[in-house]
Amino acid sequence: MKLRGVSAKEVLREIEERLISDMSYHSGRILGSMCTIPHPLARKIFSKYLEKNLGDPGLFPATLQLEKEVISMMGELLGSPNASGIITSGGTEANISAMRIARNISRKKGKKSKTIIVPESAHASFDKAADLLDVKLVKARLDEEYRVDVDDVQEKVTDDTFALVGIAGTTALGTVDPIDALSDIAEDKGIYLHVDAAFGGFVLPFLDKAGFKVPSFDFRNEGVCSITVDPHKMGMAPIPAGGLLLRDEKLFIDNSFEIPYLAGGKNSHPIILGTRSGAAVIATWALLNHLGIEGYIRIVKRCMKNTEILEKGIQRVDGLGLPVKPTMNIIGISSNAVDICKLDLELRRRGWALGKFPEFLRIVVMPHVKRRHIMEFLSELEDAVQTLLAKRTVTSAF
Ligand code: 0PR
Repeated sequence: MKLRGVSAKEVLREIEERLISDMSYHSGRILGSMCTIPHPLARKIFSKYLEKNLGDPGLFPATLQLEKEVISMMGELLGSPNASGIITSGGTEANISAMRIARNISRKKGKKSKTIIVPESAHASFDKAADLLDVKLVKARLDEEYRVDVDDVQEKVTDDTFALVGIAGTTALGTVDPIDALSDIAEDKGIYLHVDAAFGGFVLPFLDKAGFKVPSFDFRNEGVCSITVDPHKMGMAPIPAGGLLLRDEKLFIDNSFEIPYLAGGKNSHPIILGTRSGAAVIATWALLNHLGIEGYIRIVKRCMKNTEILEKGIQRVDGLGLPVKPTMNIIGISSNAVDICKLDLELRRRGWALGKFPEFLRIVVMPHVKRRHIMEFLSELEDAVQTLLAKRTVTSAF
């Protein structure tokens, strides 16, 4: 660190220069991210209220009230306007916090259960939760549609199981697990059911309202105890804005840590973070009110239209296919002709950043991915496959 600071102008100049190699969403080349450019209104509001700290909510009761309204609006979208909840740092914190609550409930009942059953497609945050909580994660098989195999879940449930997890919009392919069937199992066995709709929570309700066929995944399934839903993904909010909704407020109250000495007065923290961003909450409130249901429907429909164009384009490239038909704006690319790892490298060499899974590549058709980017990508994709096929022919000729 320098003894004497440099001028703000100089720092700004250096930062611009230093950040030049970062990728930008504006380029349209970030195809594998669940984040996007925050809505302009959210940016403005976020920077205006940076100092608001909901770790000490007594100092910011009005911001806390906006958070309550955000939770209520998201609860309404997810089938329970009376749900309680909190804005977290992201889906990871929401999932870990839900698993902690589930474990505590089971402990309170005097049980020593130590197992969570998740689908094989579960996000890494559940591995983190199991590690932090010192519990076991059992992974249930997927069916051919990449949804969790309910029979396998049923078989894996034992006395040691304290939580089940279903996913509404998987990280890899955006598929939706049969939450209704998981809910039946959870109710039948008295086990906590958490739904990870970190991505799908801001897509599925709007697809449903727009007339798409959407499986039931939210609180309308009686066994669902909590849902993760992240404004900083398809909600267009600035990072950090994840969300955890709980059907029963008591679960929150019983699992909070009391902080008695706060400047704003005694309060309780139900999640990992202490100091947390009030600006992200205010920005989310602004977006929900500004965009309204119609605004989000428009955004989601546009993403779905672009997904469809991409889907058709991929299918037209010889040697490429889709692992499964997209449920939402996430699409996989598989191949029987070229090595998927090599295809990923070739696309990266050309400046495209996709997600890479063992059997396929992943594109998340976020709002920053425009039609012109898709057309450009499709033509490069075809070219990349040709390049790899040509290399293979040359290699085998020797
Ligand atoms: N649940 C699901 C279903 C997710 O897909 C993710 C993140 C999480 C929970 C955790 O959310 P946070 O990252 O907010 O804690 N899914 C993305 C992924 O792993 C995160 C991401 C975002 C990755 C942007 C890359 C990227 O550029 O793919």
